[in-house]
Amino acid sequence: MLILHIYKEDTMRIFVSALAALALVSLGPIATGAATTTATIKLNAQNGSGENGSATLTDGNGGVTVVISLTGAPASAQPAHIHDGTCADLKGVAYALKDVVNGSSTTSVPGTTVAALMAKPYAINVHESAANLGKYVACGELTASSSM
Ligand SMILES: [Cu+2]
Repeated sequence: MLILHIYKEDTMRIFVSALAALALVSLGPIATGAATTTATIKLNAQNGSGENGSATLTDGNGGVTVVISLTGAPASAQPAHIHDGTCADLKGVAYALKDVVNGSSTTSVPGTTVAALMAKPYAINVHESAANLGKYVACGELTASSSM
């Protein structure tokens, strides 16, 4: 009778331990799967603008949110884009971003990922104004080497 009792207790202890182990295993993938991918790159002033800052890209909701933050920027609107190419060799506009106003711009870019944007030669470029698109005031490349 006593031997049987101990046996039952041990079996229960093993069963509870097994349940605890299963719970830990199932928590693992849920915790890592919820992690977002993000990248922050430096935006460097161009043509004496004094506008320096960063662009942060974050995966989510079927696209990428791009947040530009510049110091020394005017209150007036400054057009911004993700261009093909590099800052030294800027090509066409790949994705239009919201104008930078008071140094800030937040845009949801649908249908892409941070990994895809960082894999190709792309550059984020800010222009002085809609009337003076030809003057670039800040630029940063979407590459690992430009990451902050
Ligand atoms: Cu542009």
